[in-house]
Amino acid sequence: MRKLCYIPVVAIWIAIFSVVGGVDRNNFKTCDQSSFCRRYRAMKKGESPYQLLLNTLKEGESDLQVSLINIKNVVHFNLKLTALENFDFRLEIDEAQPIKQRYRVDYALKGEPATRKLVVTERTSESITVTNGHNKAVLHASPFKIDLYNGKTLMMSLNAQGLLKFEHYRQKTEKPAVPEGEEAVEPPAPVDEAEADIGAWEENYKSHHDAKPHGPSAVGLDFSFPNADYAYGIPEHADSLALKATTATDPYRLYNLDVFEYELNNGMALYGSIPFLIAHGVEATAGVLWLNAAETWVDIEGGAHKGSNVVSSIVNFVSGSGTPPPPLEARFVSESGMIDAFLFLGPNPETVSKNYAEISGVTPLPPLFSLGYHQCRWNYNDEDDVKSVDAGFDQHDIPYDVIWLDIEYTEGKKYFTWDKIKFPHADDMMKNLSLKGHHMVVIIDPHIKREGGYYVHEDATSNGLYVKNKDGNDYEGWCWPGSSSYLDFFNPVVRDYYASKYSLDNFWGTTLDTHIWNDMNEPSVFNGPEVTMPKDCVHYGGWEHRDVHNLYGLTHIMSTFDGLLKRSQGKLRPFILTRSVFIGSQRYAAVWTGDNMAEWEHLQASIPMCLSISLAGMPFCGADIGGFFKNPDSELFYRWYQIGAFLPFMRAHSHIDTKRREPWAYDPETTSLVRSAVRRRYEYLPLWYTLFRHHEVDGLPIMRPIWYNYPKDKSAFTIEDEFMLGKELLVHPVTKSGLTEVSVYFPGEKDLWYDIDELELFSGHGTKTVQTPKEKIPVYQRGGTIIPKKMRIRRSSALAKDDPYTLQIALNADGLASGSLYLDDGETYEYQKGQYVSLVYHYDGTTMVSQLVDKEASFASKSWLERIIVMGVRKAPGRIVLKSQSVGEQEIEFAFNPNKHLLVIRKPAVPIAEEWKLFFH
Ligand code: NBV
Repeated sequence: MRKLCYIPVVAIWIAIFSVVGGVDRNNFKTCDQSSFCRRYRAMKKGESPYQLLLNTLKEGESDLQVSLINIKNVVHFNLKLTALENFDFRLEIDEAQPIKQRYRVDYALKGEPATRKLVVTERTSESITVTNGHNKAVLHASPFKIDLYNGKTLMMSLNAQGLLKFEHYRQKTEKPAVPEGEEAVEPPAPVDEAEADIGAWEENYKSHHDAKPHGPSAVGLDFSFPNADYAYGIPEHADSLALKATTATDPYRLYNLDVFEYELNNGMALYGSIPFLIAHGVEATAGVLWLNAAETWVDIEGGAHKGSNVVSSIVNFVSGSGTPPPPLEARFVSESGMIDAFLFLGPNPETVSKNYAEISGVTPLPPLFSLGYHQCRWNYNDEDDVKSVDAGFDQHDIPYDVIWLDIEYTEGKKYFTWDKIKFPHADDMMKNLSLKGHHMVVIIDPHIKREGGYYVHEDATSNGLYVKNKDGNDYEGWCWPGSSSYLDFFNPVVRDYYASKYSLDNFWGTTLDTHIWNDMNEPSVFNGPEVTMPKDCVHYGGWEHRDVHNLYGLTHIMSTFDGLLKRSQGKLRPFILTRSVFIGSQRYAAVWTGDNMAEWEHLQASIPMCLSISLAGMPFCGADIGGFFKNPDSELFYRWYQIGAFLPFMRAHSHIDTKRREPWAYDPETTSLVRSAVRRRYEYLPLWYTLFRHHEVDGLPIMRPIWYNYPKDKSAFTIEDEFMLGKELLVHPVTKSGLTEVSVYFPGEKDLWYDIDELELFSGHGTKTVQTPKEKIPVYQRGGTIIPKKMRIRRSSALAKDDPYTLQIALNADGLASGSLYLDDGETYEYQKGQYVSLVYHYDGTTMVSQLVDKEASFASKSWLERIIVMGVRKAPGRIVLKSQSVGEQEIEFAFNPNKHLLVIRKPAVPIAEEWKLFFH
């Protein structure tokens, strides 16, 4: 019976996913095949039919409202401009008298955004000027345009190109019936071009029919950034970090899709969509959050983008023979919903990220184990397999924190069940892993097998928990289990129900050390249009799938998060990995870049892909180490571990058809190289944890492009083969085969960069060649920073809990440095009640201090300070004296290497959570 059910799935799977050979583009629409995108692109610049009716202005405490009219079809809209607390603005445009309510995005934002007072400072017959206390908006009536200033600098203009589009809902004009014998009368002329489009009221794609009962409903708007050179963000695409001009290509597409064997270097849609864009130039940085969950396309033009002939226009302009280079422009168009845009006026990258994080939320401090190394494979076959992989780590002396189980652990792909033949003692297996401080992550996909007797399916059927098709019946699609339906997570009852399935009573075999991987949540439907759910399916509240598609995965992980939280009575921090993301997913989960390939180009792509995701507010990002499809050779394999050790989420994973590739699967030399990379990860775990805590507090990305820390450095704007972690480390991994050296760009005119292997100064500002023998990971510590580390080798992060710390100091040109350390129990929420230690360190050559940031907070750590390494010391001190409450006053041993300018202070032996002072005599 099991076999019989499986055959059609395999057949469909093979039909959709050709075995090797790259993405099948025929499975995915181009802009031209998506009627609203086609219509939007057909619009001509400078012909905006919209005008503001300034005499309708209504002033509120923090907003203004004014009518907007499309003079071509005389449809009225309400425009609302709100002053946000952090001096940014929010623009909302909706139909004034809709025949059907338009979807307003739920769940994505952290809450209702805080506002401030909005004051109208000037009114003329042409415009209204408002201020929010610092920044200004000027609303021009005709042609309609909004200019937004930070102080006096024009940061962005809306509708400057006249590409605002708002297709109002309308009644379908049926062709009048023609009485027999009479000639057909010409149907009435279409209200506007939306109606004239062949795809306005129904669309076909391959064998799929989209009923489109509500007709055309697209919304689009252009944003110009006069001070920006490049645009970044709007993940997820397997493309460059700096977005490319789309003048000669399709726009970037945002539509969560399961793209089999995705291709690099293009703007095709992928698993996630975060419609947040950062426009950056030497003078200013601004951001736009396009709050819309429907299929969206984004065109990029102007600025310094590849593809726009900017160099020649700048040359012409300077020589007086031409027009100024066109400003950077981004044009968003979505299939439905309303216009709701947050306009971040910077003026620098940090203010943009911080204010965006205030709106969409941050990643809460993850459990410490999740920052360690994760070992995954589709699949670890049974309990013995898990046991032997676990033993392999011990044998080869490689630390790891988590072992993962993919879909084959379930009974017939029925989630929340176990294949009892392969995993008869899952509960014991889990407990044994816990004994050595290890954790397990198991997969739970959102599709539900339609099988009588499967309790989730029976509950969902009898209680109406599934998404409905256009006829009101439970929607049925094909996925791993065969015939499947999809829980409607937009319904709070469904989210509660699903959350309860994670309780330890309901999910046999799991313990509090089992965490969750939510895959296939775009949602992936093997036989659906573009491998997803039809747009005319209907969700809770009557919303079409069209309106909410990109939100589906977010609602899935919200429910999982709630379930994991409840299963520990709110005590333990959940870890979830999700494939589909939207604005706000960072509040619940980590993300990975999906099914990449064991190819060098995919290794390279993991940097810009994770950087874009980080800039869009999701810091916890990684890529499958080794590549998911195909078999990496030894070199690709160990180089991938070397980069993986410095990406926020570090997991090795592989396809079911690949050769086994645990860290010891190759030759002893490869094992040893992998071992060093993984140990490097563990050495810097205290830094990772501290960086995640900083992110939780300030909302800034952890993994950053170079330009983010050096916003005025033009030469850094397109760098995507190196990146920074916080402001501390610069990483330039080896991403090509056979390289014996790489060229590293060191930013910052006055900055110094120290090699973390050699523990000595490597370079000042400029580009330098670095030798890259097999074991080399080019990573540099910025002068002026202090990094906390742990140097002992353990089997897991939990077993290193009480280990002593090392502080690694890199001095700047003035001989100064400062840094921080955050620690707590690593797993509970007690830190939110003050159970933590947060320290800052300052070193100035004559003293070094450790100070508690928050004296009220405390955490009883058994760890102590084992060593302080100071790089860049010119002259050996005579004596070093330590003063602290517990140790009193004590002279400390040290060693000085004059050639390396390296001072190593041995065993200060002071409790890590204490304040102390060192005196250099
Ligand atoms: O669950 C199987 C795989 C998983 O290993 C992978 O990481 C996901 O991205 N899953 C996709 C389904 C099918 C892959 C061809």
